[in-house]
Order: sequence, then C-alpha cells, then structure tokens
Amino acid sequence: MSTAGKVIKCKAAVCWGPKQPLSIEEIEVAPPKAHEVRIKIVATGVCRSDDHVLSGALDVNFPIILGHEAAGIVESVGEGVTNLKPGDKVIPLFIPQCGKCRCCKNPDSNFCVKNDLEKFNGVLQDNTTRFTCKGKTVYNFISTSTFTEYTVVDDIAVAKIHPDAPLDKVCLIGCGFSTGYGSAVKTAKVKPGSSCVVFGLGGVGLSVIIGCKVAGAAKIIAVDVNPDKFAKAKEFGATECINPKDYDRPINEVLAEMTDGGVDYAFEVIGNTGIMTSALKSSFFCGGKTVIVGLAPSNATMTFDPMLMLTGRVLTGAFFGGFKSKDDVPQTVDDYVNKKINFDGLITHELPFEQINEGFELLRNGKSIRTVLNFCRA
Ligand code: PAD
Ligand code: ZN
Ligand code: ZN
Repeated sequence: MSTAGKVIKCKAAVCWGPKQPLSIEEIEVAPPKAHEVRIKIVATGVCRSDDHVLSGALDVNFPIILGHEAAGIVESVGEGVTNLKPGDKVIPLFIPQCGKCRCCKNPDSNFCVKNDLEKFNGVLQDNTTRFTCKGKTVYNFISTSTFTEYTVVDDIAVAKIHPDAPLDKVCLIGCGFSTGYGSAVKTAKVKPGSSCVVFGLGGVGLSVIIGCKVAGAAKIIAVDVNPDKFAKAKEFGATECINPKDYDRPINEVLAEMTDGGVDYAFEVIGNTGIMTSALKSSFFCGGKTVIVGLAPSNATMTFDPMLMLTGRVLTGAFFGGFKSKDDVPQTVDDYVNKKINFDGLITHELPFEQINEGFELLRNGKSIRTVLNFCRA
C-alpha cells in the first residue's frame, strides 16, 4: 500500500538535549510539501559533527534528529519535484546547492546561501519541519536528519545517485569521505611531490590522507594522540605517523625538522582551535597552505601572531571538502561504483540502527573510524 501523501509513523533516534543518550522513539513524518522529498533511509554513518551536538559543543534547537551522512531511497516527492521519483537511490546533502545564489554561481565556492550550517535553525526552506514526536515539533539537522527511518529534505538538498550503488558504503560520500578527500584535492589542491601533515585521524582525516596520496604527495605525516589510529593511516598512504605526546616541544618544531622548514599543506581535522594554530605554524613560512576542516565549538576563537601570515602563508577552510554537493556527489558515487576510488577500510563497524548509542560510544572511545548504522539488513 502506498504511503505517498500520508503521515508515516516510524522509528527515529531523537536527541532531546545535550549530554544524554539518543532515545529511539516513534515519530510522525509528514508528507513532503512542494519542492521536498521524503526518503527512506537505508544506511547512515556516525560522524563527529553529530557528536559535537551531543557533547554540547554546537548550539542547536532541541529536540532534534541528528545524522547527516546517509543514503536512502525516495519514498515520495512533493509538488514541483521533477528530477526525482519514488524508488530512486539518493544521498541527502548537508550543504544544499540551489544553483541560483551568489555562492552557487561562483565556480570556486561550494557553499549555498540556503544552508543551515551557519545558524543551525533546524528547519526546512519553508521554516518548518516535517517531524513530530509526542506532540512536539522535532527540529531538523543541517538540511538532512538521517537518524530516522524516514526523513524529508528540500529538493535542493538531495542528489540522485547511481542505481547500482551499495547504500551501506556510499553513505560515507554524504560527509566523511567527500569532506576529507575534497579538502586535499579541491580545497588545498595538493601538488605532486609535496609534503602534507594531517592532524586527526578519524574518518575525515584518513580521507584527507587518501586525497593527498591520490594527488601524489611525497610525504604525508599523520598526527594523532591515539596511536591505535596509525595502522589505518599507513594503510591509506601516510608515510610517517607521530604522536605529539611523545615530544616535549611544540609539534610544529618537530614537523619543521622533518620537512626542511615546514609542510606545503597542513590540515586540521579535529575541531580544536589550538591545533588549528599549530597547523598554521607547521606550514612552510613561504606559501604553505593550511586547511581547517574540523568544526570548533560554537563561539570558539582562534588567535595567532599575524606575522605568521605576512611571510606568505595561506589559511583557508571548507565544509564538505569544497564539493559542490549536487554536482560532485553523483560523480563521486559513479567513481566508487566504477572502482576508481575506494574507502571501504574507513568502515570499521556496522550496527543495526537501534544500537546507535553504541556507535557513538565506539567513536568517543577511539575504537571506531566509521560506524555505519543499517535500517534494514535485507
Ligand atoms: P573523529 O573523532 O573520528 O577523529 C578525530 C581524531 O582526532 C581522533 O582520532 C582523535 O584521537 C584525534 N585527536 C583529538 N584530539 C587531538 C589532539 N589534540 N591532537 C591530535 N589528535 C587529536 O572525527 P571525524 O573524523 O568524524 O571528524 C573530524 C572533525 O571534522 C570534527 O571536528 C568534525 O566535526 C569535522 C567535520 N567537518 C566537516 C566539514 O564539512 N568541514 C565534515 C565532517 C566532519
Ligand atoms: Zn559529518
Ligand atoms: Zn545556492
């Protein structure tokens, strides 16, 4: 029996507030309005950005349904949606691509003014959400909300993907893989023969390493305080791995010695403003480029001696690795299906959706890289 046009009751992991476990609840998901799409989520990854909300580091409206790294199947579409139909495989996009705004029209930008990343309002383009639970409105997270069996997104925040794509793998293209890989190849534009340092070896940092390797970097130094991450870093292409705890001097001095004065490209993939400054100091004083990838807590600030910049260092950053979401996600999925790229090694754990809190514990304890939560294991 078709569910189109009807309210769907389903399970979701509702976040009622920070510093408490997610609660699996029955929610109501209203049908999509004009230019919206209702999606049955098949698989979703657990990313540190979701945990930043749970830890209280990011200010959002509660209750909220988190999750933004997913793949699913279109259940129904609202009026005016012409490029998607029920049954299409899709990836929700945490940066929309409206195609019309000043950012979208700029070939050098991947941002869109219709984003929900600057203020975390938690609503769709019409300023409401389609979720309710126990009579309360439940907010949306960064245009996506994927810790639910069904979600509704704006049609500017969803990409149709290859029909043969394995959804329990390509969900990582919805955030972690694209963000890391794109930070190296699109945002930094790493050159062959160059030296790189990657601070933070989670799913995103390891994807930066994949990108640096594909770009032909000669030296890829991986930095983490958890040495358990080093084996994977080497597997993906790190040439050296170092733990700042093993040194009694600033890590930028250690890196300067290892790289004849500083790296060509430094990536901060943790979300720690102190490490962002260390990354900047680690870059070569003349032309070294630093890319901020990690999400710092709301209201955190970064301070550094401006003299660091006057010698020609470059400091930049990006959401989603500079990927223009609607354009680049389908292409990246095609590259995965055609075996031009592979990131299966990032997925260390698979769990049924109901065990979502265990997925977060694995991340917090440093035991997992990416946990993929599956909704239906058929
Ligand atoms: P993760 O928690 O899996 O990885 C972070 C890694 O950093 C872990 O291996 C930690 O051990 C390590 N670490 C922590 N503190 C330090 C330290 N002081 N020195 C060295 N290493 C340290 O996270 P992730 O890979 O899912 O995400 C990384 C960051 O990127 C996080 O802040 C997340 O919010 C952000 C992010 N940004 C975007 C974007 O579009 N810019 C997208 C996705 C994630
Ligand atoms: Zn993410
Ligand atoms: Zn736009």
